[in-house]
Amino acid sequence: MSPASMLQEPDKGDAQTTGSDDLAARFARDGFVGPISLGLPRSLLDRVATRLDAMLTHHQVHPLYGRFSVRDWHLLDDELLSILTHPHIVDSLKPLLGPDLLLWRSKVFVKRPGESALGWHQEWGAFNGEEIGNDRPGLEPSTEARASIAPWNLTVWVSFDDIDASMGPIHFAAGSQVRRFPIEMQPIADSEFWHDPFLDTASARDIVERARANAIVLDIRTDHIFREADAYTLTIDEAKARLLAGLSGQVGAVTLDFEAARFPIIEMPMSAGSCVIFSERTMHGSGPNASPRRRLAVNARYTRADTLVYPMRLRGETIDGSNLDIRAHRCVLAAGRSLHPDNLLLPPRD
Ligand SMILES: O=C(O)CCC(=O)C(=O)O
Ligand SMILES: [Fe+2]
Repeated sequence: MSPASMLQEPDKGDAQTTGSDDLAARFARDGFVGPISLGLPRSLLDRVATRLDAMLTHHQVHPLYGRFSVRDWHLLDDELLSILTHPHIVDSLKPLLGPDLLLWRSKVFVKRPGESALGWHQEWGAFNGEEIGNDRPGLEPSTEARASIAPWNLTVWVSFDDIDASMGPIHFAAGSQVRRFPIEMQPIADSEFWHDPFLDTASARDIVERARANAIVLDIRTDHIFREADAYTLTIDEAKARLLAGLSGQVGAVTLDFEAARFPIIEMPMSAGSCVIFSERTMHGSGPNASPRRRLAVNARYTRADTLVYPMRLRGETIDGSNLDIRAHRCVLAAGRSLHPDNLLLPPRD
């Protein structure tokens, strides 16, 4: 942490007790607001967390995407959907993003004990997958949204565990949302997003199975690396070397010119069932998990309902910037009206 680091006192109030003018003013200044307590029963959080943990542990094939993926489990898990569209979240988003809202993406972020930091980064563009060298926009904002200085996409990050300062809480550089910092593509093992792929692989078999399931390096396809039938005869060191060699052409983003010490750095420990709302243009990341406990969170990306989600679909292209086949993807109308005729929506739940 930089000398400018400080710990933010969790909000004493929640979205209901915080005036929306105050929320909007803090958001405009800092680029984030939180933590906001959602007041959810622990039993609900634990049920969802248990299902997500099992999905992660068993590298479950995502029924919508045909392979392992940490994305969009809210489309299959109604309890997760109910959390990510909780009235406190939606009511807090409206003054920032407008009355018509689509939840279009979610992503599970687990930090197991010993897992490393996530480097400082911004998601500045249209979710093209530029951080792994792709350029396939996930969003096409309306002309009106583009002309406005207001954001057209925001992220809500919800904790499912009590996250203390030792567990790699999410952190923000307050006020950094006004400037886009350049990125440079480097070998993926040097990028902001790199995590030790061998942290919880105990054998060559683990490595081969996870690589074949595309469950060893987030968003990166590795199913081609161990095609040979004799892959299971490799030693663990041979399997590690083979995986790293197979990734040698893969690039990842490194943030340039960003000096954390020039900003107030806000670390955000929070209790399970709290969230932070932030503009992905605000520089953010998280420290390592130095505790023996799991740190589980899910983020939800919300956009204005006049945004076209996955514009590439209209050209018959279905692989998104994270290398996922999004033919079965749907948006969730979380508030107001659907304003773009080409968006595909999840039918309303009872
Ligand atoms: O969970 C984290 O550590 C970071 C999450 C993040 O980068 C995001 O939600 O965009
Ligand atoms: Fe991020």
